[in-house]
Amino acid sequence: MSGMKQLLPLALAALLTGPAVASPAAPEVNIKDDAYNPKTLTIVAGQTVTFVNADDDAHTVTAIDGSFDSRGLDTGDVWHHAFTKPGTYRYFCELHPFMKGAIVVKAVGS
Ligand SMILES: [Cu+2]
Repeated sequence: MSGMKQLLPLALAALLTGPAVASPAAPEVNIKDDAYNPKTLTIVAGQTVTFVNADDDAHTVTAIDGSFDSRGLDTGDVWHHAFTKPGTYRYFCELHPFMKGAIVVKAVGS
């Protein structure tokens, strides 16, 4: 292994580009065609996710662990939920249990 000479450019690149941005300023999940888009959304703790039902059918955003539940969202309905603790929050649609999504919440600064 030739070691440091190869690692140095990578370390410099990491310094120049800084930490990866986990998500846009206003994280959003769009519901369309019986699916959550994106299916997995990564945010930072403290951010609020906006769920928009852009489908022609009613859906819910229901945590598998029961920690949140949008209840029924009709076409055009918008629902917000703030995620304060890091973790992976899996959810599904109570009306169409095959619909699944996840919010990955990173610690601030991680
Ligand atoms: Cu649904």
